[in-house]
Amino acid sequence: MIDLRSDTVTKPTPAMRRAMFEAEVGDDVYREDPTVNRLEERAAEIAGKPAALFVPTGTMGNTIAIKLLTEHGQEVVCDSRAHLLDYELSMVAWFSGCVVRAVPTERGLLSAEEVIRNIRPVSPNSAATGAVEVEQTHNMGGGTVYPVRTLCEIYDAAHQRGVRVHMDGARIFNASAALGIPVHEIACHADTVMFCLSKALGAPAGSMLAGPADLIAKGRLYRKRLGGGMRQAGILAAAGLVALEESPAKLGVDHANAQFLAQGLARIPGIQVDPAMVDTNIVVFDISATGLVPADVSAQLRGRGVLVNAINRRCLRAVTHYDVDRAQCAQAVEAVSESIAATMAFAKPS
Ligand code: TLP
Repeated sequence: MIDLRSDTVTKPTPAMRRAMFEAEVGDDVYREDPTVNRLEERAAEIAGKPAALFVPTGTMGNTIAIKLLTEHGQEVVCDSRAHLLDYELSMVAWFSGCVVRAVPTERGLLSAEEVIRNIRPVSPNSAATGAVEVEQTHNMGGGTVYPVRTLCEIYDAAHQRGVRVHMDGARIFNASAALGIPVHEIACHADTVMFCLSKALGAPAGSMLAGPADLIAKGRLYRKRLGGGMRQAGILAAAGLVALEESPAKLGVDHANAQFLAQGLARIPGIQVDPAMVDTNIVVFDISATGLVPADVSAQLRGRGVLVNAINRRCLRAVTHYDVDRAQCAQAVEAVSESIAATMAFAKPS
């Protein structure tokens, strides 16, 4: 199978497995796991923040961050296709007691003007804005990358209005590779930043939440509340440390493969995707002009050995990562072309 459903499907590398086998461990709830402690220090350093917390998932990292930045009954401003809104089971409401003020955008990226327009004035009728959330890269926007200047403007605009910013940087290393700047130069435009070890970086599990020491100390208690006190988690942290040191340098290959994939898909009649808009490792392509249903095409492709997810009624999403190479991307383009032709022939009334 050529698995382009997500970069979450990456398997740990031999170096990660070795590090896991050899990891020194202790009980992390007592803060006695030396490998987790090392990972948290290293992640804080990379993000340019005073402290960091190892969490089992990106969802838990985002959930804790929003809880830290908001009070019950406030609003969170974010783009209307944010992962936080569409894929995290309303944790913003469930855990933090907030509602999302969703801003529709072209490619998932907010502007400072939009943020300003959506931060609500305190009045007898409106709930105060507790936080602004930005997603870097933006998943459903097609792996799009915020220019640093925009992040800086959003951060300043929010802070001038007494509102803090959380960055869902699940794929911040992809943004860093695409922009050619270190992660801390992106993360400095947010109060808290979450990034995943388990996506393009390839670790088997885990994400980091970085920010000010007092917030991270409080976040540690929320992590425990949510059931994220993982005890001898050094086994996982060891893989995370390898992921942080070895994987970022490989991301350019994934981006080049995504570009290759986008160019191939763009040549298939009925598929709409602009390769110039593919910034990183995610290719969202629109098949609505074929008249076909993405879920049907996804099922067809499975039969041809290619896994690609349908993400809505018009589009499919292909994500490149280190477990797919250029030749497999070429095969995937071929399979999509054949699948669309076959599904159209099948769908045609006789
Ligand atoms: N994204 C997954 C799915 O949930 C859609 C994927 O396959 O892309 N923020 C962003 C931007 C994400 O893309 C994801 C996962 C998360 C947060 C949540 O991370 P996990 O899965 O570790 O909870």
